[in-house]
Amino acid sequence: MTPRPLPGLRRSGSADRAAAAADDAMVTALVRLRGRLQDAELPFDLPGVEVLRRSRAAMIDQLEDYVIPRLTTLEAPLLAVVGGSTGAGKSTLVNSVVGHRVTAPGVLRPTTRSPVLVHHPDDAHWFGQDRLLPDLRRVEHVTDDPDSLQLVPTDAVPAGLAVLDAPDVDSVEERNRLLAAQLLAAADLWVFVTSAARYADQVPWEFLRQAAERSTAVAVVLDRTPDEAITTVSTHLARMLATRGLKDSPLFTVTEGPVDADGLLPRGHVADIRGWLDSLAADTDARTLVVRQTLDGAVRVIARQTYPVSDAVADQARVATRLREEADRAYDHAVEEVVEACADGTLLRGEVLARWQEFVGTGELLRSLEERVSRIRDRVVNAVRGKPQQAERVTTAVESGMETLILEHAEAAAEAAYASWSQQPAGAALLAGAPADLGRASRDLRRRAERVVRDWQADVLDMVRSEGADKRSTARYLAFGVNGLSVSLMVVVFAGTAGLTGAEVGIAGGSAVLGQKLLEAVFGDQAVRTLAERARRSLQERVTTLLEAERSRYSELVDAVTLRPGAGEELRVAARRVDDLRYARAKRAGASTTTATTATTGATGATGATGTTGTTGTTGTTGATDATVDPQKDPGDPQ
Ligand SMILES: Nc1nc2c(ncn2[C@@H]2O[C@H](COP(=O)(O)OP(=O)(O)OP(=O)(O)O)[C@@H](O)[C@H]2O)c(=O)[nH]1
Ligand SMILES: [Mg+2]
Repeated sequence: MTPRPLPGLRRSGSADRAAAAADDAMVTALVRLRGRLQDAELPFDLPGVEVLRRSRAAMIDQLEDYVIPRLTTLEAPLLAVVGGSTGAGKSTLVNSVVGHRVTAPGVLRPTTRSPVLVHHPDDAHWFGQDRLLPDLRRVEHVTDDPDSLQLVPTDAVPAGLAVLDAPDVDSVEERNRLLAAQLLAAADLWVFVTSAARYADQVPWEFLRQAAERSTAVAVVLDRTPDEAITTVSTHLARMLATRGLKDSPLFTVTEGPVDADGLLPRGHVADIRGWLDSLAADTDARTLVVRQTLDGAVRVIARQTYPVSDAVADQARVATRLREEADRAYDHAVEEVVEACADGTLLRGEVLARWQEFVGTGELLRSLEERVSRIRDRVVNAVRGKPQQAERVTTAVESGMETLILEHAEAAAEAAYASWSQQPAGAALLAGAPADLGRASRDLRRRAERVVRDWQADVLDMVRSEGADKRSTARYLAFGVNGLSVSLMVVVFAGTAGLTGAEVGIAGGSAVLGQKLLEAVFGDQAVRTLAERARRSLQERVTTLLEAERSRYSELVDAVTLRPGAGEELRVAARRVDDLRYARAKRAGASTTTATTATTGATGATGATGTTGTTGTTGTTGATDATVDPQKDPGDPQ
């Protein structure tokens, strides 16, 4: 069905074209803002984050459910959502206003669990799946499914206006409360129903406070009020509305009356509201202004609420960086310690030293070290007669010594990183969700460390083998064997003596000096230095890689929370763009205030004309009057 053209919305002339272009630009900016909000996750439990998470989710919902689809179809019927206190008579009111039963009232609380949208048959195409509230499945039958939206076409409501019966905002059931809030956030106009018994309750007022803050168009219905209490209660309620920024909202009262077999109130009881809604439906310009008022208010608040979220995103990114740095510090330190211990003689103690001394022998040989260097070398070489099994034992001792060293430092790093993460809520939460106890080194670290040391030893063996390729037949090479020369090279690496000479070697290396002399005798000084350097680097790389894997248990936890760098700033920029467009539009609207005011007269007049029999007389202008956007209205807005 083709939409009926609405006279007041026909665009012509350059001003209208400019307005249409501005709307398009706003839609683009809002789509971008929604994307940035979706990116702006707040994974860490920092103080106050819960409120911001809720605010972010609500903003995304409102952009998707209402603001973006509404702005792209401004000519769609006005959607009045009937929401409010539990059992206040919302469904009864909807049925009575429509004139027949379209939604089920009931004595049990809560009764309405699934929204019912009543519209004129000609307006059906506006309420398709891809428009307002796209998450709610459209159905045409009565249901209790909160994920469904029942559509009821009837010509008992005027074209251009749809009425939605919502669940209770203060329901005992959370699902109802959430759905009610979602539906109100998708309304052009709130028909907020409360009763004599409930009008002072806190929850409905929290909703009304938000409506006032957003300049949402609201009509308040004081329902189910005994005749004798009407004056007192409605006067009090009107005062409350006025002091809470809703003095311009029309207030209707509906006297508690008998309901008929269908659950409908006598026609006269709802005549005022029906009359007001009819006049609104008939006045395209007034309707447009109501839509604009609510829409602009929603956009204003969304933009404003985005800034604290973007600050929070930046805070979260800082927390992520700090956590990463703390884990890095612990593991950098571990790598440093292991690398240092592998080159400062630390490893040349205990078992390794004993097995090495067994291999090279001690005593006289060491004492002779003080003699002239050239003679030392020959003596050493001649003295050492290590057996292959002895070299094997040194290898084994090195293996276990290094494993212990690596494990010790991996444990210390895990403990340190764990301790510093535990001290902050964000870190503690990540640790709690970790698949393993990160306060300890990985369970299979010993096995992996063993492999690393063995691989390194094989590497050293290869180095010696290829360095000695042309010396295999020399007496010295044969005397010590490739294994003997390899363990010597390991010991030289551990002693950190390669590169030192003479007395320095003696001081630094003790018995390790024998290894160096021995290697020099076979390969020559320079080659030994190069070999030792290569072996040292190979060890360092392997240890670093091994501990890197340990560190990644921490860094992966931070990475998993996907905080894109710059997400906070991008969000801010997106909100600012929306604000810029808002101000530009407000300026234009300011220039045409006169026209806008004239346009509201129809609806305002209609409201006034209802006279709301039995009401307080506080019924003022419709919210539509507010549609003239005042750029100064929100001094808190960033400029
Ligand atoms: N006598 C009388 N009964 C009413 C009136 N308004 C509502 N009721 C009854 O009060 C009960 C609750 O009314 P509903 O219309 O279901 O209230 P609701 O606000 O839609 O309730 P929820 O959807 O559960 O939040 C029903 O049994 C209605 O028949 C009234 O003005 N007079
Ligand atoms: Mg109901």
